[in-house]
Amino acid sequence: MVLESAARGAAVATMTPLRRFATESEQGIWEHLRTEKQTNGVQIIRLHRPKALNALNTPLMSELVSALRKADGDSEVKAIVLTGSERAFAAGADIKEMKDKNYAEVYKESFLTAWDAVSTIRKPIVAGVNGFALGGGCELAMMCDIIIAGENAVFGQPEIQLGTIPGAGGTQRLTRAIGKSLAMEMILTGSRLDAHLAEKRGLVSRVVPTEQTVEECVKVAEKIATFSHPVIIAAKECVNKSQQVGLQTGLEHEKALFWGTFALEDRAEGMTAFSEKRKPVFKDI
Ligand code: CO8
Repeated sequence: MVLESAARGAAVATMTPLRRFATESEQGIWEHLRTEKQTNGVQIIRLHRPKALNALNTPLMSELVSALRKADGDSEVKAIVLTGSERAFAAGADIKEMKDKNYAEVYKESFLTAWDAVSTIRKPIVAGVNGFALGGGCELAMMCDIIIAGENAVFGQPEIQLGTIPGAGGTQRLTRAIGKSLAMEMILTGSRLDAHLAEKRGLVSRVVPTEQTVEECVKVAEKIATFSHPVIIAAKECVNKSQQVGLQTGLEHEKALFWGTFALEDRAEGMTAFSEKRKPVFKDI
């Protein structure tokens, strides 16, 4: 079952030229990713395991964490776009990899805990979700900071159908994003959310024609990249705090980082440029 929004709008699909994704695997780095570092401060990372609908097995996740950390440590990158294919963002954790594991194994090896690294990336990650974002795929999208959905996107936590429950934040982040009742319905029945209802319920920022999802994400990331790098990081950190701590602690954290921006040359430049009616020139310091 797909839960659909009654307020579905008719969007016109406009074909845009496909970007060329550099294959770092050509240099022997990635097997399950395609990446492109743009000159505008945007790093694009595309999950690339097409035969398995980008099912998130350990090698793919290990590459993804490495690619994200690499981008996070690259001073020329200010924002990251994470996407999949038009058919699937990711159809979940790799069921075939998991099916024969027992409790002792998953507990001892702290199975899939490496995924948590995605939410420790300090630079903003814009997720471009087309097609299936199921189970761990939905959870991966929710670890990102902004989600833009193609019209064909479907979100779901179908773990109940496999005799398990979400394990990478689904019960927590989905509930915060769309509210308890709908999250509970999805998690207890395995029903999916279409893109328009996902937008209506606040899981995604907006829905765009499927062919334009990556372009739209790049536009957002490009815009972010024009601002001061330390300020971008502080803003992301504060918004994420709102999901982790109580209001008073979050407000105190925000105030401390807000005051902290007054130690930055970029804060002085931003306000001076406004007063002088010119564009600010940020130096990331
Ligand atoms: N794992 C492994 N392989 C997969 C997965 C998956 N999650 N999803 C799809 N595939 C494979 C299929 O097995 C198939 O391979 P093959 O051709 O070798 O048989 C190929 O991808 C294409 O899939 P389908 O033929 O099934 O394509 P359809 O278009 O018919 O169906 C679906 C697409 C509906 C997406 C279907 O593939 C499906 O239901 N997939 C499974 C979705 C699912 O249940 N996801 C949740 C997985 S559990 C999970 O994510 C738990 C996360 C816990 C994280 C904890 C972190 C700490």
